[in-house]
Amino acid sequence: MNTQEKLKAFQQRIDKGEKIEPKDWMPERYRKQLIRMMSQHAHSEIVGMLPEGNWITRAPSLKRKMVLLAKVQDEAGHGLYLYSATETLGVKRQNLVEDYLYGKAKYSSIFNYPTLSYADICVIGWLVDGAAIVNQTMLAKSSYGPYARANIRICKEESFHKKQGYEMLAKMASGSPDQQKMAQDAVNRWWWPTLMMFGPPDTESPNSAELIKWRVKSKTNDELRQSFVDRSVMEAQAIGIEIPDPDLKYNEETGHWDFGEIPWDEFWRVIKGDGPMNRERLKARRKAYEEGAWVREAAMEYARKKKLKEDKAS
Ligand code: FAQ
Repeated sequence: MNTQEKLKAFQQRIDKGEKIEPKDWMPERYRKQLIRMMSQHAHSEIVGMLPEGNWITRAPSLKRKMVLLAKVQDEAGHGLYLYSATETLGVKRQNLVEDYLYGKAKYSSIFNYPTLSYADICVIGWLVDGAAIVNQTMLAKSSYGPYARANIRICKEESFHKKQGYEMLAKMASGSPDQQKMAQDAVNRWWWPTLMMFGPPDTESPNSAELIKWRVKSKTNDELRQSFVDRSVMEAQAIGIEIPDPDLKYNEETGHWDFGEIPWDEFWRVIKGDGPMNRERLKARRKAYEEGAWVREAAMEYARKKKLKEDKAS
C-alpha cells in the first residue's frame, strides 16, 4: 500500500472503533500527538504529587494521613503507567522527563497553584480529581490501546480520590464557622484554575480537531468543561458550598449551567511558566531527579548484570 492507502485504511479502523496497538502502522503525526499528550499527562501526575505531598506530615488525623499517603502514591503509579504507555511509541522515558525538567514540555496548569490550608487538600480531591475523571473517562475510550487501558485503571483510582476529597469537604463545610470559612476560601481559589484544566476554549484549541478525527479525544475542551460544571454545581449545593461565580445560572433551554468568563490571560501566563508556583515545582522535581541519579544507575547496572547471567545460562 502507498501512504495514501495506508492513511485511508488507518482512518477506517479508527472510524470502526478499533484500537490501534503499538506495532500497528500509524501516521507519524498520530504518534507525535500521542507522545505529546501522554507524556504531558504523565508529567502532570508526577508534579501533581507536590501540592498534596506537602501536607502529609500535617494531616489532621492518622486516618487522614493514611488516605492522603495512599492517594499521593496512586498519583506516582499513574505517572508510571503513563510513561510506560508512552514508551510503546518508541521514545525513551529519560528523554521525556528531561524535556519537561530542562526543556519545553508542558504539564497541567493546575499544579502551579499553592496549597495554603488543609481545606485545599479536600478541594483538590473534589475538584481537581473530579475534573481529571471527566477528562480521563473520555480518554479511557481513546483509539490508542495502551493509553485507553492506562486510563481505565487511573479512573478507578481517581474515583476514590474524588470521594475522599468530597467527604472531607462536606465535613468541613458542616463544621465550625472557621472550618466553613476555610472550606469556602479553598473553593474560591481553586474553582477557576480547575475550569482551566480542560484547556483553552474550542475556538483557540489547535489540537482538538485532529485528536477528535483520530478518536484520541471524543469530546472538545468546552464540552468536557460544561459537563464538569453541571455536576459540580449540584455537588456544591448538596454540601452548602457556593461556587464563586456571580454569572452562574441554570439555562432552561440548554439544560446546562451557564458560567462566567474564565480568566484566560491567567491560564496562558501559567502555561508559559509564570504561575504562582511554576518555579518552585520545577525546582523540586529537578532536585529529586538529580538526587535520584544513583538509583537509576544502580537499577540499570543490576538489570544489565541479570541479563548477562541469563544469557550465559541459556
Ligand atoms: N495545562 O490544543 P489544546 C490530574 C496546552 S492529571 C497546561 O486544547 P489538547 C490527576 C496544550 O498542551 C491532569 N497546558 O490541547 C491528578 C497545548 O500546548 P502544546 C492532566 C495546557 O491536547 C489529580 C495548548 O495548550 N491531564 O489532574 C492545558 O487538545 C490530583 C493548546 O491546547 C492530562 O494531561 C493545561 N490545563 O488539550 C494528579 C490529560 N490545556 O502541547 C495529582 C491528557 C491545554 O501544543 C493530583 N491531556 N494546554 O504546546 C488532555 O486531555 C489534553 O491534552 C488537554 C489539552 C485537555 C490538557
